[in-house]
Amino acid sequence: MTSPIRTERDGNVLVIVSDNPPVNALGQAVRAGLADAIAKGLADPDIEAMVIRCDGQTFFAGADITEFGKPPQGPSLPQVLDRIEASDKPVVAAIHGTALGGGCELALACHYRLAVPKAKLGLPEVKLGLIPGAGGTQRLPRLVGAKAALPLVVLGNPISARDALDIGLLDLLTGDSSLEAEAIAFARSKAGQPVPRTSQGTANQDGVRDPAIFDEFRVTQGRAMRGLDAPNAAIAAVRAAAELPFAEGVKKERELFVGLMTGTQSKAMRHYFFAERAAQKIADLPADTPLLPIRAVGVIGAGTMGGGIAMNFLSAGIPVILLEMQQEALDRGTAVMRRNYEASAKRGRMTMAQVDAAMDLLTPTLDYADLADCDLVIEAVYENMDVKKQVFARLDEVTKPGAILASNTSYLSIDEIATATQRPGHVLGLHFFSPANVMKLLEVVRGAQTRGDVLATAMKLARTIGKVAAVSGVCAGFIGNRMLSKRQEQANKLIMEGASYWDVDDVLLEFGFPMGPFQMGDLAGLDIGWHRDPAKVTTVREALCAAGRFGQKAGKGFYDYDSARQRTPSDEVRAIIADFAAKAGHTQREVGKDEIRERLLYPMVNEGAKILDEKIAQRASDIDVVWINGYGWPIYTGGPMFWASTIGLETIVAGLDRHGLPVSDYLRKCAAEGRTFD
Ligand code: T1G
Repeated sequence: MTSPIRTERDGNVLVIVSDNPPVNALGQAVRAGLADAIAKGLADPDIEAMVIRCDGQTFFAGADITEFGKPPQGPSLPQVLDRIEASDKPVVAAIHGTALGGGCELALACHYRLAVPKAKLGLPEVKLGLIPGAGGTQRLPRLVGAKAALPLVVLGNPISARDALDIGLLDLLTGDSSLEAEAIAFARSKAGQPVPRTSQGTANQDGVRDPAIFDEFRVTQGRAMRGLDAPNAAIAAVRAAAELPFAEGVKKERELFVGLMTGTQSKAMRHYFFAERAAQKIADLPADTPLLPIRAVGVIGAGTMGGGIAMNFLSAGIPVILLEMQQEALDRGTAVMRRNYEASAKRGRMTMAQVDAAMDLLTPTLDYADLADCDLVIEAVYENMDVKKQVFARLDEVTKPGAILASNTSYLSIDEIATATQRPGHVLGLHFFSPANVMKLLEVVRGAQTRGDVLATAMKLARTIGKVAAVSGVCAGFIGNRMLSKRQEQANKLIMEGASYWDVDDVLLEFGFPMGPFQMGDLAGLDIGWHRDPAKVTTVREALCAAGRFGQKAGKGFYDYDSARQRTPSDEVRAIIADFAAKAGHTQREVGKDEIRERLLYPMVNEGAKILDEKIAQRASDIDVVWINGYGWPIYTGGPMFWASTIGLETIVAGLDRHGLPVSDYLRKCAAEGRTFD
């Protein structure tokens, strides 16, 4: 096996190069090669300075995550980085792509750091349920200060090379195509001078002068950190960098890192890292399946969904033709889109120039003929099969041969919709989640006749527009909504049996969901789809609507809301529910939170098992990807299927049996065999 590390001489400068595709992960061979190369540079009297750079798409993008959980193999990354920093000959990091995690820590151990303007640097370990484990939490604050280090270490979001230069993480931005040459010249210019070692920096003293910054950061970031262990450990590590000598701080970092690495949250989040990437792969399609060009997209319907869907493509620089039936609806829809963009600009997420550029790519129209050149048309019209079939029949007539026709339906059969066309091979579902321009999840629904190239094109397009996609087969509700219906069914039954509706919401909140079903109903509006006849009351929701309890927008729904939209359980609602239950013959009883949690979540796992068994989902981890990105399942439990495997499928089966709930043959079989879903 040739080493992924090679060295090249440029006069008195040794250039150390890593070639370890796809992302130059710092696996054992890379670490060993780096150690050997540094030793070679130190031992060679003709070498007075060194540069470390990478071939391929990026500078080191971190430790090799596939090594985690396996017996460690030396040299360790901290050992290699300490050798780099201990060098008396200057070592320069030449950065392109994304210097992330251990890659950023390696750059910190170098004496100088140069990058191309498009590079990004970051410490995303918290997104894996970890913290940097190779000195990054101790070196970064000493270079840029504890205050500037906190967001990088605790939130894990990368920053641009420009911002990195501004905070002192970089020494120089090079030209786009002169990184290596400039790094060599820079290294040569530092030869013979004392080397600046980051571990000896003093910028971290800002954390001593103003110790309040740590708790202040925890308070301001409370929402982003809810339920997660790693961010709190990250704050503790940065605080240690301010308050302890480097060697002790590194020990503290190592202690925190090992605690997280062996915890359940990191295992779950590492599972999710690979699950998200696995979901992009279609098991029965060759990886080199040809893709169809998508140069122009048509969207039918300028309502909330249609407008949100259109924005995804406009933001990715893809022209959109937006079709409505009435001019007033078209004008309203495009105005909402512009307002949404302007709100993002106000929050600093985009510039007004970008807003105008996106809106300039939009062509509103009332005429189907304008869709003739679209490569893809997505309909987001009323959820009714007859309406959708009419739309697809019309699209089949007006669009060019080979255009892909997609439905945004959230549960209707793609196969039946496809029968309205002469091109079933080019029909599939693209199920966006509301708000479509914000929610990451895209369920790509594969019809029985959907062609491989059409499916592969849709999966690639999902990444282009910044979505996380998972393939679903055709069934009512696909993957997400089919499992959601089981949870909703139990939630409605539980309150009829006497469970407090706020306990149902609180159980899901405490589990880590952003909110529970009754809060969700109040947020969305209980009157959506209401027949508006207060005399006709057959459900709890109709009873609440009849009482004017439409939800947050009315100041009251399941809950009463104050001016800050804080919710309080309502005696009126409790009475309405009790009355309903009495009429339905239910005897009310106390229902504990454990029973509520088991009855809300276990039936979802059972439905997920059926979805797997019926091959609606390609793999269990795809179901996790759907629920984490589409419904807020807490990522630190890995998603419903990983969570079920963690607590044990036999526990799920026993719980379902205990509550008299259905257990699928597949789930029972997996549990009996002591298996997990993986
Ligand atoms: N280790 C192993 N494999 C990795 C990897 C990594 N760090 N990063 C990516 N891959 C694989 C990935 O699974 C996929 O494989 C392929 O590379 C392309 O990835 C000690 C402990 C760099 C921005 O968290 O953010 O350092 O599916 O599809 O869209 O303190 O990959 O092709 O078989 O994502 O161009 C910290 C994780 C690690 C960065 C590129 N670093 N990676 O995105 O490609 S922990 C990270 C990314 C650490 C230290 C700690 C992205 C990317 P396959 P991709 P991309």
